[in-house]
Amino acid sequence: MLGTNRTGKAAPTAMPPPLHPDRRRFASGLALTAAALASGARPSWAQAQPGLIRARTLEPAPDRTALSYDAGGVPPVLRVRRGETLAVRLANDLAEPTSLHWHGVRPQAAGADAFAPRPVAASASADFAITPRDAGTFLYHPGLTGDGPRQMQAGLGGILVVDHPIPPTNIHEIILHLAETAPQDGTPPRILVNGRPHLSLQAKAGERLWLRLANGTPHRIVQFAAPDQTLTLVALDGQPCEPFRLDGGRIVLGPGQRAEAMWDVSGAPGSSVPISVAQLGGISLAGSLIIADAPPERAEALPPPEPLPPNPLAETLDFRRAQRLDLAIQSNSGGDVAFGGRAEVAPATTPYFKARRGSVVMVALKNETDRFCAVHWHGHPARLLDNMDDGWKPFFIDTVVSTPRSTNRIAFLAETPGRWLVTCQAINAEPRPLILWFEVN
Ligand SMILES: [Cu+2]
Repeated sequence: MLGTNRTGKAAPTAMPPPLHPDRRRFASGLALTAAALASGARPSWAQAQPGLIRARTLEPAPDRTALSYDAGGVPPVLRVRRGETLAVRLANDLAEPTSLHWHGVRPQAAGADAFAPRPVAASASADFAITPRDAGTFLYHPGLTGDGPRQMQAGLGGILVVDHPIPPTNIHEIILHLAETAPQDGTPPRILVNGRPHLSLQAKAGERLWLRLANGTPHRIVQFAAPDQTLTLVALDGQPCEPFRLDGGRIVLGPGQRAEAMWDVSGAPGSSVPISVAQLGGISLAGSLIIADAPPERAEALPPPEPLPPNPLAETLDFRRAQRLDLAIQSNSGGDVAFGGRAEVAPATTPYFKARRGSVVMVALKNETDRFCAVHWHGHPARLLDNMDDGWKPFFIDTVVSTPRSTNRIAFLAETPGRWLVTCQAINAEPRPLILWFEVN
């Protein structure tokens, strides 16, 4: 994420009070058809009826994207509790193959699907299952190889919410999947929020909203802003962080990044608060939050949000015996980007590096080009290191938005055996990430 300037090593310590999971309500207008998975008693995967998502081509219409996981164009929110198994049947109604990738999810083990997504032929369907280790906000979308990025650019994707085993209640959630149209007919592209080219939210004055925001584009940097509002970041890329207030109510996300913020609504009952969603160097969308013409939710402002309960992740990293390596993004004479010395889109046949399980890996990511690039790490949430010392930002990330001619250093614990993809996508370029991989064993 860009736009943060806090540093620190503090681990979240305070836990929110236990709450009862029976009175949660959701932002109206969000389709939850596939969330049947996550309601009531949760049977094991063997007994569960998989939820259904259906990849479709939508009828051309001015307010619709081209591809969607739902006939109405509003992608279903999938939902499961941490440690439980989500089962999904993907029905492919497209005229071409597609695949399914759980973006940002730290699985129990590296699956073959994560490395080479299983193709689902046109008119076929296939069952998928995942057991996430972390509570947080994630994405599901086609895989990152082949036609996947182009299908994502056309709007195919949705949000996966993984709840803490004891989810909070009585808090109004706003779940926003940001994508864009990719018209083939010469009409200009538009930003889509939950499949729609407009954004209108409703809340009461004094209410605290739980905003879950995901950048579902494969190749854009997107800024969400509610300038007059108090937003406190509580999670980034699917991992809770030390809460901090966001300047100008602003969240900037690279491709595939997710953020969670507590939004303390302020404003006069009956008024409208401006919201905007804008692409870096691209299109924007003006939206609003309508404040109900009703008495405020509470007389006094709430105290600042507490940290969310942490996921099972190492809070500290021992750098003394870390494996250190460089990873360069370069341009060749033709203007193409090379990543780790390779300019081909197909994944390499050999790993870029191997790491022993349990070791700490430090990567100096050197962007030697004039372009913004997003580098995404699979399966291993990382710390973004400070440039002056080995301190780190008070959050985990799985994506580095690398600015032109800069070096970012990250560190992570090589914890989960398997082969893991690292992708590099030039911002505002054709969505075709360059792909390396590393092996943990
Ligand atoms: Cu991914």
